[in-house]
Amino acid sequence: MSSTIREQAAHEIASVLPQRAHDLARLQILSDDSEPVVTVVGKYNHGKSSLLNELLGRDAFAVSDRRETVRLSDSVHDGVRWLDAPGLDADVGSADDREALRAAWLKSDIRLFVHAAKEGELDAKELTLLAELDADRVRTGRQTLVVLSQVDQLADDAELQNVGAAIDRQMPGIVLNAVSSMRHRKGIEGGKKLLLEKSGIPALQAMLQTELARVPAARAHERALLLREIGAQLQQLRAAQQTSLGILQKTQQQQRREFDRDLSSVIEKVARDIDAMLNALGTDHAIVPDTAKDAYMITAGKLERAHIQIAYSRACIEIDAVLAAHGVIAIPLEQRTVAKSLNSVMIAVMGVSVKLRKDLRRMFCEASGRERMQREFIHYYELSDERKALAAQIADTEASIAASAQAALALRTLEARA
Ligand SMILES: Nc1nc2c(ncn2[C@@H]2O[C@H](COP(=O)(O)OP(=O)(O)OP(=O)(O)O)[C@@H](O)[C@H]2O)c(=O)[nH]1
Ligand SMILES: [Mg+2]
Repeated sequence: MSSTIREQAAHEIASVLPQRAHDLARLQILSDDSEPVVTVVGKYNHGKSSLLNELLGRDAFAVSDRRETVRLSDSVHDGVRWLDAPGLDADVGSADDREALRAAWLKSDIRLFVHAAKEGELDAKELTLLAELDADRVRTGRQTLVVLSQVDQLADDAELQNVGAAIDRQMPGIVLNAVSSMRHRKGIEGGKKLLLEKSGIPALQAMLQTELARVPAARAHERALLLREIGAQLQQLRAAQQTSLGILQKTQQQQRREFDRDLSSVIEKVARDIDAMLNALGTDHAIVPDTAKDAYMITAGKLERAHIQIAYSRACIEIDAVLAAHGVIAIPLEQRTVAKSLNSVMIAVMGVSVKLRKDLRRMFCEASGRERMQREFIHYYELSDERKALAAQIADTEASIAASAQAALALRTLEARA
């Protein structure tokens, strides 16, 4: 399988599980059958680059007594990629530190944790890092070898014992590989076998060989683990998304049912009231037009029109209360006019005034009138802010579910061996 397809798949999963971006990057490395990677980690000037040079048997990395290695550099030797990382410094969180840590975590199969013997105990930052590396070993099977470096700088073996004991008190049972790069170099250059043995480098090399032989199995374990973990997390996510979708849809349906119910009951109630009011009226005076002489007199026609208008207003107020209780107040933005008082759903559906019996009958007492009101109020209900927000939330959740399903397919692509 091409690495572009794998990258695309990893990208799709990372967009759904951003917290897994690092593991996905690691998976890419684990799937590309590259040579095993050995990385040094530790504080600056503790002899990391020197140690790598001795292990490789050549000066592949720059060494100096000031802060030397500032970015990652690597060298492939005998089928192993050796990675020199900048020292972890006191200024926590610097760019160098982050890069060193990233290398230690991401690229390496084996970490050489380097601590200079003359420093004595491990400091807090080293202890934290070692604990994290150990937790990672338990989880992924990646090994860390702890190297006590520059031991020639200690006065004698007794002092070496003291330093070892002090570190053992900090991390009981820790296996320390005591080395001196300087002795090793002198032993090589002077052909002094004893010095070479005493440098601890050959013993460390042997230990590294054992660990390197385990890398393929460790990688297979780690790969399976990461795929399993990511798969489980994706499944969990999808289940959670389905649950929230279900809840949202149920809320949507329930709100609508309650609105329909409240609306039809208020419409039925005001229709009954208006019907009773109309039946109680006698002769219809409203259709008799007022004449000029009636201008300042209370005529039967005026009284009737006032009566009808009041009944109509009361019905509107009762319906409006139900609408407001369900968040249906203003008409959608695009329908609004500058006359604010006209921007209510009530006015959009019912109009401003009704003065004639026949209009009231048509609106409230005929089934088609009541159905029209119901239909139009429901239309505005679905366009109300709350309902639109809920619909948008449902659409978002559905889109997330689609993305998770896509990520699950992408994971299958990654599971298929190259
Ligand atoms: N005496 C002694 N000096 C050493 C030994 N190893 C390294 N040094 C010296 O310690 C200094 C730092 O060594 P480096 O290998 O550059 O240390 P580093 O950890 O890579 O340092 P940074 O790259 O700055 O993080 C140099 O001056 C080395 O010559 C050793 O075994 N014995
Ligand atoms: Mg260095």
